[in-house]
Amino acid sequence: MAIQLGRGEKPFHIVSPLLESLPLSKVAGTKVYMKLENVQPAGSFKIRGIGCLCQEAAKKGYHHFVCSSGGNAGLAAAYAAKKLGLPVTIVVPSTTSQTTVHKLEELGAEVEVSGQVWDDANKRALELAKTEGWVSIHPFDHPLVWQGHSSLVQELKDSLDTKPDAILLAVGGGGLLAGVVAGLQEVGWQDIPIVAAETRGAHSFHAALAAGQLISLPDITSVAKCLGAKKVAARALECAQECQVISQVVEDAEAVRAVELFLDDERMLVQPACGATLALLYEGRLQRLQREGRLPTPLGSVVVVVCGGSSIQLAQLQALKRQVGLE
Ligand code: PLV
Repeated sequence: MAIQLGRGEKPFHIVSPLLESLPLSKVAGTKVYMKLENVQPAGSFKIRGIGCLCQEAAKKGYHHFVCSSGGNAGLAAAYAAKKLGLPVTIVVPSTTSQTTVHKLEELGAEVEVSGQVWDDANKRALELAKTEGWVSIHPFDHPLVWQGHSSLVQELKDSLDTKPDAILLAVGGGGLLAGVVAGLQEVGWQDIPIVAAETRGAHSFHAALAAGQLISLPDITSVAKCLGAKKVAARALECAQECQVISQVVEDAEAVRAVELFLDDERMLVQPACGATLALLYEGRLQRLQREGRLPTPLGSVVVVVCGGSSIQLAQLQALKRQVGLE
């Protein structure tokens, strides 16, 4: 079901560009379309779902948002709160960079640092949300977040002449996955396989699929902190029962290398969370899945969701390269 926003109420996200990438098509041996979510307000796809949830919460009369985040959901919530003229508190783990904290403050958010990983920050956010009139804006586990994200698939349907043969995306807590599945079901494309990327050390979805139940990782050891929910949303696991979801785990070094290659190839800088998805192409995972018979041969076209992320600068990319042993 499409989101029913009130009369005159516009969503906060934009219809993002869909471009064919010649370098990615070459490396993957199939036509690759990039859904450029990195150009969304606040720098990632997050504004689709978070924007939707914030608009609904404001309509219900809540007057203060609180959002736990690895960075990008917080930036989206801060952007939406600013648009709505409401105060917002963003709770981030200590791994969040100073630059991101500064960006959040520039958007008018109050920032609280709590714990080592997102799960710790989320506990604190849920406590704060008990305050009268406050509402928790969950970064990935809410039906309105999924509905908001599903608009991405509607846009694909509107602009592609032919149905893609696969959709590639990143999984953190599983909000993007749940949104894409909702969108595919809405437009009747639920038979398209989804290739879901995570980095090792943030592979909570992969672990849950392997176990057949939700698993809590002992710690987040990957550099892709934005994929670092120790446990995915229950809905993510259900999605894998409703659609064909192929889980792929890439190494940190592969994700960071993909970020650098993508910068050279397409002149856009994205976070390792997004690099994880791009690594599926750069590391020949599509071809491997085809050889294994898990994806069709030949593939007509695939869509890669360039989820983006604002917490990255050149200096940080250099530091990440050293950290993962690429220099
Ligand atoms: N990041 C969340 C959760 O972090 C956040 O708070 O910003 N790509 C990027 C650039 C992201 O920022 C995220 C999520 C994802 C992918 C994964 O999306 P999800 O959580 O909906 O699967 C802990």
